Amino acid sequence: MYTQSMDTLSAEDKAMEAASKAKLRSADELQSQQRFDARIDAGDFIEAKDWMPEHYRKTLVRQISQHAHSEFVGMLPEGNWISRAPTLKRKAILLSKVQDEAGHGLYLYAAAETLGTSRDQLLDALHTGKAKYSSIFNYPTLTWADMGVIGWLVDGAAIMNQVPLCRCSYAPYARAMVRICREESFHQRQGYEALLTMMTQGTAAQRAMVQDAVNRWWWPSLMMFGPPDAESPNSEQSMRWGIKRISNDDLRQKFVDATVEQASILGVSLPDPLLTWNDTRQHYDMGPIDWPEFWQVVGGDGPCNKERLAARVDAWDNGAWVREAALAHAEKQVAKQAQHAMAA
Ligand code: FAQ
Repeated sequence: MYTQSMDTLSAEDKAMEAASKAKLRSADELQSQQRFDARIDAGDFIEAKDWMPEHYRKTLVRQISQHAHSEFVGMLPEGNWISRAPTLKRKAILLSKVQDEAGHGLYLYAAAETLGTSRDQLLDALHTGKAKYSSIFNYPTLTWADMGVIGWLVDGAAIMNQVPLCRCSYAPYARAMVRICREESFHQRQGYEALLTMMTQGTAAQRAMVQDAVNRWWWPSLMMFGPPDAESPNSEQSMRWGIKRISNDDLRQKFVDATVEQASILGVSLPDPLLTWNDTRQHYDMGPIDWPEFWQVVGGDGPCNKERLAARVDAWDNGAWVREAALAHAEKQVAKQAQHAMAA
């Protein structure tokens, strides 16, 4: 009876109690939010265990998982050429590069997992077509020169975009990016070196093959940086949070400015008749990008989207026995350790 009388709050009292708890919670949250904002403003890094707003967490999971998926899907266009590399040296380089991409994907999935989303959930989103990955990997690799051009332009664009991410406000992502960027710079150089060899020591047919590959990869490489700033819904908030440090358009411009000189040393032309130095801006002006094509590819309707996704789903299905065997082995180890502990 006593207990009952203590529990019996009127509906009005209960509502007042709930409201006061919610107030306390929101006051707590307000303080946490203010502390978080101050740390972001001071340029501090946020760790996985720190309080963070839900939108910040979601934005990071979105970006890091898209990035991880890009590394995984990004193995496919080059993987096609491992068995067709022209020399043992080129084959060994390409094999290591593709293995590096797998490693990058793993660091990034691990970074995304620190935010509370499991790897299975992330991969499920990729395999069911709900998650995005970089548009660039939905283009076909038609000749050996594409391997060099992917290194030079695609890895070159990736580095330009990813070096600022080493200073991303979320520390586990920033740490992963430091290691990834070191490897990406080797990737870029091996691509450029392969092209330089073809351009300076190759036949006329090889030089034409390089030019053709440049013509096909130039515009998709520029699209990698994402839509123009004015049409980029995530940029403003991501820049305020220090997730992105430089805008899509500014990174694209930096990439173009750096690449024109490299193209001229290589002896190839870039397929943009409007590409000209602007003395006033101290930057290259460029022609218009085909944004409808970009959105079509991002929307799942690019030249190789279906093939790429099917290859990833197949790889996942065919690897089921490995995951099952690893799990069975781990369970056996746990049982063995328990037996030893009992016996001791
Ligand atoms: N492809 O508001 P924003 C590599 C989406 S790794 C597909 O500007 P945000 C290594 C975007 O997700 C290459 N989708 O978005 C390698 C958003 O959709 P959502 C990958 C794109 O996030 C080399 C919507 O459009 N790198 O290459 C693309 O602020 C060689 C609106 O866009 C990274 O992931 C695109 N190109 O800025 C491997 C770097 N662009 O999610 C193998 C990290 C935009 O709202 C071989 N990511 N979208 O539905 C980033 O820096 C950013 O996420 C951006 C996009 C800059 C990609």
